[in-house]
Amino acid sequence: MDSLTPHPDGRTLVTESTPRTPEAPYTTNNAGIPVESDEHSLTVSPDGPILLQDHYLIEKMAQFNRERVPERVVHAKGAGAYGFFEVTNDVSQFTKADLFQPGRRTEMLARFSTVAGEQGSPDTWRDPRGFALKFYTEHGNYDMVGNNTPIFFVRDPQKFQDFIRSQKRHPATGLRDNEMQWDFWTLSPESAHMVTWLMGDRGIPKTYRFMNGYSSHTYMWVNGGGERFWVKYHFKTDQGVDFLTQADADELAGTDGDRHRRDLYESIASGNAPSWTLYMQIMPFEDAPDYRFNPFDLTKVWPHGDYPLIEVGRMTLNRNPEDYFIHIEQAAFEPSNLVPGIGPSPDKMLLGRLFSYPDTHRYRIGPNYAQLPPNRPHSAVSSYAKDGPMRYTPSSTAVPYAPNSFGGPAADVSRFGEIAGWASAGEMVREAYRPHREDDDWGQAGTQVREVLDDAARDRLVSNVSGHLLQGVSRPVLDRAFQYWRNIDKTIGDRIASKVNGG
Ligand code: HDE
Repeated sequence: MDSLTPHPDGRTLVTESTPRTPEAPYTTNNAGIPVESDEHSLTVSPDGPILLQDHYLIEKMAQFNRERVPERVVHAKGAGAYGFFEVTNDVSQFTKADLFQPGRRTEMLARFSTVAGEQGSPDTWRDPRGFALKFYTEHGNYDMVGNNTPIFFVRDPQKFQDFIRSQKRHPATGLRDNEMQWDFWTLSPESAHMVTWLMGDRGIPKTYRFMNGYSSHTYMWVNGGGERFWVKYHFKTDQGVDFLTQADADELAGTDGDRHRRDLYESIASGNAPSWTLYMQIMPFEDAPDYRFNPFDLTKVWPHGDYPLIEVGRMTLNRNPEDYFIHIEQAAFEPSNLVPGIGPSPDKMLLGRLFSYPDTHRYRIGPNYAQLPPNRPHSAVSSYAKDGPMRYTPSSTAVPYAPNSFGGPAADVSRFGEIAGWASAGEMVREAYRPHREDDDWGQAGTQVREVLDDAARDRLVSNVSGHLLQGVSRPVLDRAFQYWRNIDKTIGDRIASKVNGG
């Protein structure tokens, strides 16, 4: 249709400028009612006042004002894709979990993210990266919600909220504040191992495809005979680990803030599906009490010489979401989604997370979030949940209570077996973990600096830390930071102090 219809008095009268093609759908409102115009409000004469009865105009404006759901309080900026996990090695002696059985292929969703930045922040800020996985197994959704680091900054959930606030914006200035970060870190020595990771090359992955993912926590696996094992997950990128230097990252933050989201989307769209190979560290249940490190302390790794990596399978991401908001912004990952054969561990951080994630989903996307497309299980749901806002799948039972005599669902412990738990006893206290014989806050960080990094990586670490300290960190925090790094490694600490003091 011609978009410019001449007016009788010679003026050009723009009518509908959307070019109509025969097969295009016609515009409707949200109730499916065809609308008269995509462009013009309903008025009295072309120059007259808008009429309140212009329901379509009001619907468009009201819908627009309600398009935002609260962003994630952490991990707000991210990217995600669908794919599948396929088992490549028989680990059924360690777990009866359906998705890890020989020959299994399980559909999945992954979301990668930064931590401290808001939704519009650059992908290339120095930050840990979220590595959140949802497996649509035969026995419900299994969520492994990890990071690209095998450890974390703190070991008690009591300090998590405070830690995050030190990484975000100063309440007075509204600006991110390096002094807050180093103030918290230097007063929390348990952070040393993770800060060493963060300020090194792993702190800015080249893109999401070039980073590993880790459970970080220790979890429990239970096999078909009820035997329990402690385990840690290592998803090693098949693309190879690669990173951005601080300078490259800073430049990209200005020129292409969505670089990591773009890279994931475009690589999948072009058929270049990224993949990761899953390896596990598996500790016999009875090893835990006497292990040299506390195996449940999230600031510690298990040296691979103690518990070598065992291959399990491969995850491949090969399908982009057709709608980012529906499938990625509304994706709800929760460490409490633990399927039969997998359980938690005494890791206090993990136990805190089991509450926090469902809580944040109920707040962010409503109590029926599990019915949204990315969160809906692929297996049957026969729970007694009912009603609540936005509920749209019927309850799976004739009567909404158990026990009942009308064929409603009944729990069947014989099918899924015992609780994946452990014995515990003692007085109620508020205390740190009892230390294992090699537990301390500096040792594993120092091992990383001296034995894992090479000279070039150590040089970059010194440069990254010095550069960060030179942006607004003053005494006494600065002197504590020098001592923090000397506790990790004297030479590195001296180099950082010398560089910052202008030596
Ligand atoms: Fe999170 N974390 N977290 N976290 N976390 C959230 O849940 C929390 C921790 C991680 O792509 C929140 O859905 C607590 C460790 C990822 O949607 C929130 C503690 C690890 C994501 C939350 C931790 C993670 C989150 C905010 C300390 C790696 C993004 C939005 C006890 C092992 C998931 C949300 C996605 C998101 C709580 C620490 C990973 C607030 C209480 C350790 C990958 O519930």
